[in-house]
Amino acid sequence: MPPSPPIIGVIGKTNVGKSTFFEAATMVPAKIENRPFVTIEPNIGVGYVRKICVHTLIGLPKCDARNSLCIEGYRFIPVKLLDVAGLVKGAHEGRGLGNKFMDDLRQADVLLHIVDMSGSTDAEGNPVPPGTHDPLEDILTIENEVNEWFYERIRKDWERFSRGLDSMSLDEVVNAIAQRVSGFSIRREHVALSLRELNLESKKPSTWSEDELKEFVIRLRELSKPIVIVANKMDIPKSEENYRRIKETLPGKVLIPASAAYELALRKAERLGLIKYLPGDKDFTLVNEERINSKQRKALEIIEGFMRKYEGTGVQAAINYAVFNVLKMIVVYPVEDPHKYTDSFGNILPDAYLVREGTTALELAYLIHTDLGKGFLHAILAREGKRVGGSYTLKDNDVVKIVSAKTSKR
Ligand SMILES: Nc1nc2c(ncn2[C@@H]2O[C@H](COP(=O)(O)OP(=O)(O)OP(=O)(O)O)[C@@H](O)[C@H]2O)c(=O)[nH]1
Ligand SMILES: [Mg+2]
Repeated sequence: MPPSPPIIGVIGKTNVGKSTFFEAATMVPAKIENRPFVTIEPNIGVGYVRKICVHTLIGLPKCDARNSLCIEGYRFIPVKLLDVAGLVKGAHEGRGLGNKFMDDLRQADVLLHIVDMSGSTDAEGNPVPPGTHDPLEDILTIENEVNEWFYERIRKDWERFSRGLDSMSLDEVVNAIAQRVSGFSIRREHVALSLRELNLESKKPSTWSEDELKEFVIRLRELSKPIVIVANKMDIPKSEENYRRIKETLPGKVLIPASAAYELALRKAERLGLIKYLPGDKDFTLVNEERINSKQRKALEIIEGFMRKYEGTGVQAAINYAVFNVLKMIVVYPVEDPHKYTDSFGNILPDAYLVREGTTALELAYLIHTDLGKGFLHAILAREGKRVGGSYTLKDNDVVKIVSAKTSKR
């Protein structure tokens, strides 16, 4: 089975622009209003990472993208986005809508934390004048709420479960814990690394202190659901000052400046045929100028100024950052004919697969089709015209033909 797309959870305090970000990224209509707790049920949609298509790197005039889109030389590869209800401080004690709905994010691979950088929503998500609320508080409290949610879920029945681990070898302990938390998209290596980093490898699990268990769970959360901060509403003047101050206060954190509202406006204008804009572009051009009224023109001018300053609206940048920099995924292109770069129907570079860095040629064969994996003989790197074995670690933009004793029926 081809790799399933990475899942990106959109989280944050209530009324900060999560659904606006979601709709801008997916064009799936979402309820958006300036009041707390508008979203109750999760919104699910498809967004895309954007990357230069390998056909342009090879020098081909075009490709026939099938599992993804290729527009003007850019590949847009699907990712899944989940927009959930908003959190408030104390959600794990039942405040606001509580944190039970976070279970909708169990499968998420990475979380985009949308922050109202303008400080125009108070701790409860009510509108207040910009600069009134400190977004730094939200960054810290929401992360804490996410950790508490994770902790509650994993701690459940821990005493009994941990006693069963005491007689096991380290390997068995890692497997047992990984199995127990598999519904949270936590991988074996996340469990192994957390145990090692916290010096818990040789300590009987039933004797861990409450603090040790909590540290372990938080580390697991950081590894299995890393958080990327999106500094939203950067279009409001007060935001820049907050952004600079918070960047200095949290030197290790990456903050991605964004205006979800501007991205949404651009996508809508593009749909109406008023502008030409490709998500992730640093600018746009007007088309049908006679159809653009003076109010729209003024709004577009303001957006243009913002994009010049921040090199885009930040929405595509946030998705790309989450997938390429945090999840460290690469893009590879399986083909049947390594000379023509085509599948068996003559489609040029039809599929672009997002896979984790470190994926081998043999693993790719299994991802394309189990039979291809079972009968794996070797792989051919089409661009280099080179034959490699099953243990070859794939590189970004590799175009790969799998040679197998069994053929896939594609
Ligand atoms: N100025 C500005 N306003 C924004 C931006 N993004 C969202 N908003 C506004 O913020 C308000 C809340 O947006 P939503 O997307 O509904 O926020 P949410 O986080 O999904 O809210 P809940 O679902 O209620 O928790 C709306 O009035 C949006 O128009 C932005 O980038 N800039
Ligand atoms: Mg919402």
